[in-house]
Order: sequence, then C-alpha cells, then structure tokens
Amino acid sequence: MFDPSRRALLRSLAATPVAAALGSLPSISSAAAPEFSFKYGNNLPVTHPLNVRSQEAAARVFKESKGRLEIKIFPNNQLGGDTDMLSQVRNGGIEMFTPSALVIATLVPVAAINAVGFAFADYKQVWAAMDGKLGAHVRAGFEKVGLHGLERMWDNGFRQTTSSNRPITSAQDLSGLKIRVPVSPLSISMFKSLGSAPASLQFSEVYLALQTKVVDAQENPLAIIQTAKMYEVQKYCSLTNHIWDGYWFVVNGRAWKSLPPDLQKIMSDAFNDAGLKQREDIRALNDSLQNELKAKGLVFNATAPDTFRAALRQSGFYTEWRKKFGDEAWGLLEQSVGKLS
Ligand code: X2X
Repeated sequence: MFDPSRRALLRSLAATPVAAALGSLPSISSAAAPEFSFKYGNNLPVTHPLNVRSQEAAARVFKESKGRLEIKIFPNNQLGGDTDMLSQVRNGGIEMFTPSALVIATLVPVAAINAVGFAFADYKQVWAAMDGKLGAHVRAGFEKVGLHGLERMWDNGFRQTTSSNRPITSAQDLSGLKIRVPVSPLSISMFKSLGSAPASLQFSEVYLALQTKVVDAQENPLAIIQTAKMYEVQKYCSLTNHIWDGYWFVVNGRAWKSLPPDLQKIMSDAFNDAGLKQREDIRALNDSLQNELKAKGLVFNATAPDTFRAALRQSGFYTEWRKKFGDEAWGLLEQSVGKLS
C-alpha cells in the first residue's frame, strides 16, 4: 500500500527542487536515517533456517521500531571466520553475532556444557535445560565478558559424523580418523578420548579442507550438511548424535546498553520469537533431510551409542570435564539429563 505521507512527500518533491525540498523537510529527512544501525554476522549459508528467521526478525524490528533500529545481516562468514567475529562483537566492530556454544566457549568456558558427549537424550531435555537454569547460568557468564545474550538459544542440532573413507558404526571406527572439529577445546578432547586425530578449523575452512583431503571427516547437524553442500565432498553420514549444539544470540554490551528499553524489548521479542520458529524449522528438516541427502549420494548408517559412551567413560572424559565445568554447572546439567558419570 502507498502511504499518504509518502505520497504527500513525493508530490512536494515533484513540485520543488530536491535540495530545497529536503531542506524544508528536516523531520522527514532525519527519519530516513535509523537512529541505531547494528551489524550482525554469522557463519551459516543464507539458506539455513538461522538466516531465514533472522531476516524475518530484523524486518520485524525495523517495522516495530518505526525505522529507529536497523539490523544488517552478514551471513556465511562474510565478515571473517568465527574467531574473527567473536573478537569483533567484543570490540564493537559488529554489534551482534551468533556463535555456536562450542565456539563462544573459547571465551566463556562454561558455555560448552550443553555439548558434553551424549548428555541429552532428546529435544525435550535440551530445551528444558537451555530455556531454564542451565541456559541462565551460561548467559550470566556472557555478561561478565561484556556481552549480552538473548534468552532463547537457536538450534544447530545433534551433530552427525560424515566421512569420505568409511562409515562410523562403533567407537572403534573412530580410531585414527582425521576429523575436522570446530575451534573448541571440548570437541578436541572428546575426539581424542575416542582415539581420533581431530583438527580444529573454522567453519569457513571446512569445505575446502574436505575437498582437498586435508581431513577425511567432519561432524555437523544435518541442516548444515545440507545447506553447506557437504554431500559434494563426503560419502558416508553416520548418525552419531554425539553432541547437541546450539547458537547463542550475543550483543555487544555497550551497543545493548545504548538502546532505550523500548527498543531492547522490541529486539529481544523479535529474535526470541524467531528463535522458537527456527527450532521448529530444524525439527521439520530433521524428519525430511535424510531422504534428500541420500538422493544426493550420502550413505547413511545407524550407530551403537553405548560403545561411544563407554569409551568416553573409560578414558576419563566425563571426570575431566566435570572438574572443568565445576559442580554448579554440572549439577544443573544433571538435573535435566540424569547422572552422567
Ligand atoms: O563450525 C561448525 O561446525 C558449526 C557451523 O557447527 C559451528 O558453528 C560450531
């Protein structure tokens, strides 16, 4: 619809030289520039539900704030890899970033607590913990390093293992496997405990590393395997479900505090609501993607989770990480999932 004030403006522009018209309409020309303009960077392809729902949220914020707050999205590592974006959101080079829990744990170690191997049995346990006390505990850690975390975590998913050389069916198959993992101490520790040879690479480097066989395997949820076209450079997909991973929406602390309360509310509401829809998108994709990926040539197999869990227990993985995370965080995790070690 053509709004009447815009029509009036166009009429006056048609009738008057542009410079004079703008000079005589200070309120309209200043309304054209948003009071706040935030840059939001992420590491995922534009087709991933995280980007689709973020675009909706940004449009809602612009509309509900009447153009006062604009959020510009830079997907797909356009602004650099995870490590770069993490330092940019801290120093204010960008205002928003969605690091995976694994990645922000390089700054706030307790954030990796949701990624303890084989902790969550299903999504019911996941969201009860992350929307509840465990998530609040992690977000308190963000505030201490000058970042504000929005309440709702977005879904990355249960991580599955793909490889170019062999299917993984039990813990033994991981022995010696050259596998890429994110820049994440917990992921390195876990795959070493399972006997693999893990290497940390930023997500921006994964496709090429697989294509050139610098590594033979990687692990990510199905929605990423699909949107980042990993089926082009991998043969097997083993349903290991070894880590549940999610994305935190973090905002530079100074930028967050610069927003008046009404804009803070508009922004939190829009992104928290969009996050819930994004979770549903991933749930639906989890149901349909196996068939799509099979059609692209990936060979799927189920795994024997007990063998992985037993190997982790024997290696002392749970004991070590319980000590690292501390009793409070570990206790909160166990409240949701039961005894772990
Ligand atoms: O880097 C990955 O594997 C990814 C995309 O899942 C994360 O952001 C941790």
